[in-house]
Amino acid sequence: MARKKIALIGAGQIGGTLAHLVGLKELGDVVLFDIAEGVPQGKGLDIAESAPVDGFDAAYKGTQDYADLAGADVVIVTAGVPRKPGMSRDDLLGINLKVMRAVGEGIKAHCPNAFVICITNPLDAMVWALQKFSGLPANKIVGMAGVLDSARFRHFLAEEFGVSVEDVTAFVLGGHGDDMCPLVRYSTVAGIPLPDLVAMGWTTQEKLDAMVERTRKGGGEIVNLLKTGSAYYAPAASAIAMAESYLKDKRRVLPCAAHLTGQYGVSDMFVGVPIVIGANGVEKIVEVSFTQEEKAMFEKSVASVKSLVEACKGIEPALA
Ligand code: A3D
Repeated sequence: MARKKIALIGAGQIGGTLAHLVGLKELGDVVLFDIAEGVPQGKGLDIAESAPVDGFDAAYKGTQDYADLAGADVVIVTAGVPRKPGMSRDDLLGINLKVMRAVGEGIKAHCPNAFVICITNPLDAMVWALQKFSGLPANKIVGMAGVLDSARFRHFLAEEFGVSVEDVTAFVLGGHGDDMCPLVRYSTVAGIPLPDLVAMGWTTQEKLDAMVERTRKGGGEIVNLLKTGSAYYAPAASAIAMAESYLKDKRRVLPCAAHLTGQYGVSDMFVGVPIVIGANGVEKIVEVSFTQEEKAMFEKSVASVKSLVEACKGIEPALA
């Protein structure tokens, strides 16, 4: 069986990490595309030279030509600019929207059958715009955010409880902004919901509230530490989990920004919800029930996404 082809648009911090992970996990051959001449070529060659040591077979090609994306099975988009300290994700909108137009047109012309995962911020608005620019069917394009936000919450919870991260599940829905929705009722340690663990005395409500808040601000915490950019290891690992579910038809249930057409009362927007990712892309959108409080939290987050989508329409009349 021929190897799969994974195209990475953007060969910066996340793109480079993705390229390395694709090799280490033997998911397929890699094409790295970036406007910065030499960067995708250099990173591709460097990783290819690590392959004999780690023992994986994958071809790497760096390019400035969209035609090299032809036939890609999966495309992961990180092209654009990341945050610097003091910036919100929303500050990136104007610059990254222009990038999404170029990327969308490239995908439309050269790999319209790919499964596309967008990571560029502000995530929910950029994946929405990328779908419009690329014309991809809604089941073939998703945004990566919920897997990362849930992983951050899982890490904090595992540290607090002194248990393996493997036994902690977490559920973070809504838009990828400071009002994202970590849902404690649907987050568990070995199946035991977090509110039960508070009742059992494993932790306190105050500590749980602090972990929820730290999750919401998790991206900013890394930006403030790094000072020159934003997180890349965990974002790359999260997108790879999504790509792997598609390529191997694993049908994993993952929180992702998916195109909603009435689910959760939302129409024609991408918002983080649990979905099943299999060989057909988005195979199912899972609708969970909310308490009044959870519903209000989710609606607030959706309202933030909506204002960013409206801002995109204002900048790019073609999107209106
Ligand atoms: P960075 O290391 O700057 O890489 C971005 C790359 O995009 C650079 O190499 C640029 O040369 C390249 N680029 C810029 N414009 C174009 C273009 N038109 N076509 C092709 N390539 C282009 O950033 P990064 O890898 O750290 O982050 C990439 C994006 O991911 C940023 O927008 C971040 O804000 C975002 N991000 C999202 C999350 C989520 O959870 C959603 C997490 C972390 C970062």
